[in-house]
Amino acid sequence: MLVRRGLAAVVLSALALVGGAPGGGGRPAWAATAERTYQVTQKFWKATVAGVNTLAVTNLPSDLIAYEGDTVVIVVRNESPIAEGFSIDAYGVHGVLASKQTRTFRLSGLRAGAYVIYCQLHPYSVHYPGTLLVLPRR
Ligand SMILES: [Cu+2]
Repeated sequence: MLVRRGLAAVVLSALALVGGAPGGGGRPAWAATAERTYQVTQKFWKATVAGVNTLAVTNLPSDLIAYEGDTVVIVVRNESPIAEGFSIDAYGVHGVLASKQTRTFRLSGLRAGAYVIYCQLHPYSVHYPGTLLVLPRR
């Protein structure tokens, strides 16, 4: 009986360690998910690629960071004089923005990993890709 009580105390202690924050909720503070909003601008400039005059475009900021489980809200503004794409394949995002258009993309339940953010309308040589980096919780 004494052994059983001791074992129960050990299990309860272990649960307290992983279960976390004083005051409850069952999740430690570091595991609290958050919603992060990024304002992304699709900037353009004149460029020469392989001897051809063209426009180059990049998203600023090009790299976004979040933690797994988070929600990110990405507000994208296209300042390019032509339509631009905004894609993140792993989250089913394949948006097209007309020139001067702003669109909002909401991704929830993020999974740890690095995901390419790119324009599906133009080649990488003139529309530089970025990354959505989702950090693991531990
Ligand atoms: Cu583009």
